[in-house]
Amino acid sequence: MTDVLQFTLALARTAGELIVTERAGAALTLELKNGNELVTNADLSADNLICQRIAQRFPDHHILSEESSPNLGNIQDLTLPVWIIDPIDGTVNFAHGHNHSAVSIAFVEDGQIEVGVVFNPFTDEMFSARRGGGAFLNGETIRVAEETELSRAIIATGFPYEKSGIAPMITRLHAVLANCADIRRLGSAALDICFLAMGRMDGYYESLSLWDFAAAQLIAREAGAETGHFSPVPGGMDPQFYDRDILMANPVLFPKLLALLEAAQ
Ligand code: LIP
Repeated sequence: MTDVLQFTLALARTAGELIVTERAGAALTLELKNGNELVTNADLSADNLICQRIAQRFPDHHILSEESSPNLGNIQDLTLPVWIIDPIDGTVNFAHGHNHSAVSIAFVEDGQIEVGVVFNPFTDEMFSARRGGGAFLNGETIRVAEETELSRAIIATGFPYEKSGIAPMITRLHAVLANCADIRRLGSAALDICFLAMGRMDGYYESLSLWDFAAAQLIAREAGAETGHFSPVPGGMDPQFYDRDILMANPVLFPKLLALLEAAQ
């Protein structure tokens, strides 16, 4: 698995360098997919690079990628290894010139996320983990914060592009703001979760797509976070791949945040 990790680290860095160059160069081209979801030419270029390199090295592996193969079906049913790709997590940030975006690559084998890499090329922050091997930022071990009080906790969250279901999210946001120190909405789930892993955040909750959190979830777990959901996981669904009502925090805050979010209906 070390070879896979080294391959993934190098690939994330190459893709990260590409998106920096693309944004610095000719004007970005922006499109709306699904009517409300921003995608840039840099997303597509990075996706193409990542998928080509994986296909060259691992031709029989599956790829679940936000931009080129978003509908792979239930990856629990796949017997061959699966790569889960978000070429730019935080696309809206990226398109607006913010430097809070990341390349996210996860590797799944035998139903387990074995390798996770999240790279922010604007800050040169490479978050990585191998299952059972710990979590790292630029090669240095990272751990979740040891905050135990909700009243002192900084909680990250986010909101979907489709706003029709926003009302219950505002109810939950009210509960979190009333009981925690503050919230942060930074615009990249992968980086939010990696910030949790290294103690810059104390908790995180959101509903996403698998490619937004697959890599970062492993990094957070290896850094000591408890991960789960504040609503029931459908029967037969592996929780690590379930993308609704995700909750992550250190083991002391997790049950406190869970109770708060479950009660905020
Ligand atoms: C984004 C997530 C973010 C979420 C946004 C969007 P994208 O991913 O990272 O946390 O709130 O709605 O899903 O679209 O930039 O890859």
